[in-house]
Amino acid sequence: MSDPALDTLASGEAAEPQELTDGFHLVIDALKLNDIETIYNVPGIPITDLGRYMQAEGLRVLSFRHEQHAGYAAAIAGFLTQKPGICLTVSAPGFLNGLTSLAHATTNCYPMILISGSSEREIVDLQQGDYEEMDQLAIAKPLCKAAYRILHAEDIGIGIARAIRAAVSGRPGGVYLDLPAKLLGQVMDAEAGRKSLVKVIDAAPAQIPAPEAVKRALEVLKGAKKPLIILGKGAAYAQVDDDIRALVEKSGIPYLPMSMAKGLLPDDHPQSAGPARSLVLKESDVVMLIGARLNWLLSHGKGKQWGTEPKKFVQIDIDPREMDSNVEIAAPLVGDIGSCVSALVKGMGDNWTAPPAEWTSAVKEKKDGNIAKMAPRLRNNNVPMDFHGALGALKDVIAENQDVILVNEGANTLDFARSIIDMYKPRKRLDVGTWGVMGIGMGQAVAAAVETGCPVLAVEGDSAFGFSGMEIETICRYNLPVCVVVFNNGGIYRGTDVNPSGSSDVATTVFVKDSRYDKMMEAFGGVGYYATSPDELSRAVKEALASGKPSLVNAVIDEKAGTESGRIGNLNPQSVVSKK
Ligand code: ADP
Ligand code: TPW
Ligand code: MG
Repeated sequence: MSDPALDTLASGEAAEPQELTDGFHLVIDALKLNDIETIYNVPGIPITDLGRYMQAEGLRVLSFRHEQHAGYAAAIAGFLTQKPGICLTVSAPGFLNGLTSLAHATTNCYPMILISGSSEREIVDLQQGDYEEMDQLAIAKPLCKAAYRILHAEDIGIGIARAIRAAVSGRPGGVYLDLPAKLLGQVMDAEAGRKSLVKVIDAAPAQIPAPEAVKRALEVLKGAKKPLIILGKGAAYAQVDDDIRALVEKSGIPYLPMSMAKGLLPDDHPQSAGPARSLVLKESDVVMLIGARLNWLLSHGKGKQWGTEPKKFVQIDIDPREMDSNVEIAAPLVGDIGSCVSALVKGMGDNWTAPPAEWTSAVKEKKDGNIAKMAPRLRNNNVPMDFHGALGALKDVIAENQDVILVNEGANTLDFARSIIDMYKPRKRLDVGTWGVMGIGMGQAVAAAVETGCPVLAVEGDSAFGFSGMEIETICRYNLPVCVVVFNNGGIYRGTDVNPSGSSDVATTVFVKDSRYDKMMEAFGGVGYYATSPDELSRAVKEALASGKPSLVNAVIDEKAGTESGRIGNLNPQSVVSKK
């Protein structure tokens, strides 16, 4: 057999230099081919050069101080864009630091890919003690939707295509992609490499609901005397805002937004039942869930919160297994929210009857009463501030700056902000999600600013802020328009607990008194503010948002103002031995 290259040499002609590529560049080309633009990472062996080459090839690579926050950034980027957010980490410890956010993405149905470098397979599998040795693939598997490892450069195209499709199709979630160090250095012919890449076509295909399922859902809705729609963050994720608005308005049904679905329709919409939440959960007879699960956040669809009125549920979800997860679903509507909602609107026709006025006016009466009751509390100018005074000020700031993205975590700081601050546009409220996890703050703030270009206001409990506080350096480094407000009540829930033993250690929930978080921001070149009254807080936040500069407002909150676990204290187990 003749070798053409040797033949050429033998004939005396100069050989065409073969164009080569390698694993590093194939990974980059595969991501770019699939419209991935931003990578959230922490560098180190074996992916330092991958980050450098990515930057050189035009990807935006944002480095964090800890992988968990790069991961939370990637996860929320997925929620905001419907493209998988990419988090890139080193092996074992970096991978493990990123894993919390991968599990969080999976739990919250956000599309994300955690790409981690890993050590030599041969050494890891024989457990011979490689640098950062760990069987990462096995560890990731139970915490994500899918986990893949690529061993050969020619499989990079397929591997990345599989990861993208797994992350965004059906119910979105986290995907782990394991890239052994050796893979990145593998060399192959550049043309063969180009041909091996895969552009994912229709990554999240529409899933059309069955016509009989649509009919069944409409029948159940028609029979309702006291119907309610609950919008969840799946509805926000779906980006079919006009269809959802059309359904709500055409049906005339009161709706309740879950936390991250706030703003899908503006919170001041006449059909919003947010301020009458207790009443509508108790009294409704038919409840239609759109992209919301009947998990703990909705008391599993049963019990005291849901009252004694028998309920029928209609549920729209892309995952068929979500149906009957907690209670019987009378009309399951399986499909993507866009297709399901538009099929319902079409099926309602032109003669849809609005719910009985008795119901809608009862909801309105309750709502107006609750709003009126709350109003004076939100206008108090107490020093030190309580949660209502401080959040009343921020409520007005958001009303005047409706494009601002609100990031929110803490206990009291979260629960009060969720109900007090109205949102006016879709996907403007980002928070702790399904787990109620502390630590999402600065990662989400970075990604929200980067992915949308909008200003970000992060309203943070002082404990919550501490989980990701070092990332304010990241915010300053990339000069992002993020204003962080730390609700400084000197502790977790409150700052007043006392160590029951009488020792000089403070109580478990208490921090250093009068901490100056504003000075942390100044340390990195951002702007620090110190606010002791709602008026000062309002002025500081308005100035910070107008300036677009990284800034942090230390908002001094009365250390006695909060309650244990915010509004979910009932979930704490009780001891039979009384507290001292
Ligand atoms: P919330 O916490 O706001 O109540 P959940 O996270 O519990 O919301 O529920 C979101 C639901 O939305 C999940 O069950 C998920 O399967 C579903 N979902 C996400 N995207 C879509 C989509 N495009 N179409 C249909 N369902 C979706
Ligand atoms: C990863 C448990 C829930 S809320 C909270 C903790 C530690 C902090 C509350 O204090 P904060 O808010 O932020 O000062 P405030 O306004 O009430 O004073 N670890 C993780 N997630 C959770 N949820 C916890 C611990 C927790
Ligand atoms: Mg606190």
